[in-house]
Amino acid sequence: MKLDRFIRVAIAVVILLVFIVATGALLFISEAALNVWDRLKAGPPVLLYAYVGIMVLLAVTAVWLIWRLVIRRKIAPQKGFRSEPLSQADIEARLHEAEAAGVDVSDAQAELKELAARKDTVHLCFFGEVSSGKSSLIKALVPEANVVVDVVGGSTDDVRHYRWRDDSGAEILLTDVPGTGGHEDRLTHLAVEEATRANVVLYVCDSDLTRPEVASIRSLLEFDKPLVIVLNKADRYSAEEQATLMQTLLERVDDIGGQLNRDHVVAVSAGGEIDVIERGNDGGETSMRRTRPADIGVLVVAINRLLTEEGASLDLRRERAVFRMAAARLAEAEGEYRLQRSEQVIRSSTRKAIIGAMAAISPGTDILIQGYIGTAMTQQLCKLYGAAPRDLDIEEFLSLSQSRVGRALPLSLAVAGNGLKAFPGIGTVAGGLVHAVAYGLIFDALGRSLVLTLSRHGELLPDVAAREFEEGISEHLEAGVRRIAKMALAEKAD
Ligand SMILES: Nc1nc2c(ncn2[C@@H]2O[C@H](COP(=O)(O)OP(=O)(O)OP(=O)(O)O)[C@@H](O)[C@H]2O)c(=O)[nH]1
Ligand SMILES: [Mg+2]
Repeated sequence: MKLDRFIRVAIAVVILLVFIVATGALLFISEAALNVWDRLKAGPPVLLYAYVGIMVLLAVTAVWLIWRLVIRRKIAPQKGFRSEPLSQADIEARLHEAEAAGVDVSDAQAELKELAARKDTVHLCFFGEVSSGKSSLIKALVPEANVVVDVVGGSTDDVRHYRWRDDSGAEILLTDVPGTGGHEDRLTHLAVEEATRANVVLYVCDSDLTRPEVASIRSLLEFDKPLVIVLNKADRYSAEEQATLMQTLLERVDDIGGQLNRDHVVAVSAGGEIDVIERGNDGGETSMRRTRPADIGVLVVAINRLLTEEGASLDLRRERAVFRMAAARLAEAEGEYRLQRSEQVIRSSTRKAIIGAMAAISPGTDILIQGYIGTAMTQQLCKLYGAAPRDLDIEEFLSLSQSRVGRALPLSLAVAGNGLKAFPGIGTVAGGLVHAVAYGLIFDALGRSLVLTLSRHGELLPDVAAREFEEGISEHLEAGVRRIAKMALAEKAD
């Protein structure tokens, strides 16, 4: 109790003292400032202007220094993940920028070219799981075309276009794509890309939707694709079963947030082929392949209605979907470019570290990663990943990592020594060389763990990156030892 009272009194005294000192300081500063001001006013105006100019310069410098050192520069969010749609100008500007930086933008550019080539034609893509009857539906719509249909799933292994005319007489292209969910991921990928390039997707299924089918429809809706859900093989169901299934399909789409009109879900029969056994007059049986009659009238009506309803918006919606796809392609290419470039940066920093270590007079000096090479490598890698850390963050990261180097040093020396022994003919491994390899290994591990953190978080988080360095170091040391020992031997030979 007594102690508590004592502390309260002590705090009160401290507050009083602070108050007295602050008041004194304020009075002193005000007096000095007013004094200076009066003198300046009395003096020649040039002096006043020069004085004010210097004060402003000092203030600006202080603010700039604080900004550089303390304020974290926020990275621009990755444009590909914005929710608002990309415009042609946006995507072209990004392509331009990436190309100038050395990224291979050919895939993304090819998508834009293809979009331009399709500008005046409406594309309807028949899309769905393998063997749902996509090719059969196209065959029913364009009987004269040579469409391949097979009982065996995966019969369509490429993208094909067929000409068809709608009610208004306009030429429409029907696209047949491989079925999704087959053995080859490549074919699913091909189909998804082609669906993105189409104006309308006719989603073909032959029963209630499976989980992968629901996922497919969800992603088509995310790409804002106008959809018609086609329940094919309706001949296998009674009228009541068909009605129940169509209701279920509507509800499934509703559940994933899609807004589909009732008339955008149709039940049809593409026909397909059946094997029939016929008994002849002589009592013998012969097997024959017959074409089942098609019943696709409601599909034709639904397509025509959708084309009339959507009209002008079809092109705009396709454009947006393709821009998104092109942006995704660009992001992939950028990722690859970053990996390649970061490899170069790490290599060149590691080489410099090795050269530095070999030139050191006493090979026993501690491994210092906080020097010029460490800072330059961190800066370059951050720049590559679009991160703009404060200088303080870089320093903090390097100093946190440096404190972990002490523990990792015996291990990296051992790994370096072992690694060098694997090279025949170098005789007794000199201490200096081992030390240089260990030094290189640590730089290599530092660079790799930094790349990992940057690609995950998009910015330099000093403690996270340093932890990553500590946790991954032994793995990185083992993985890099041959490469870095070779590098050191090459430097030694030069
Ligand atoms: N009962 C019935 N079978 C059908 C119907 N339409 C197609 N089929 C059969 O379903 C099988 C697959 O037909 P395809 O048209 O090749 O199916 P697909 O979706 O193009 O298949 P993939 O290209 O392999 O993805 C064939 O055996 C067809 O005869 C239909 O309306 N009713
Ligand atoms: Mg097919």
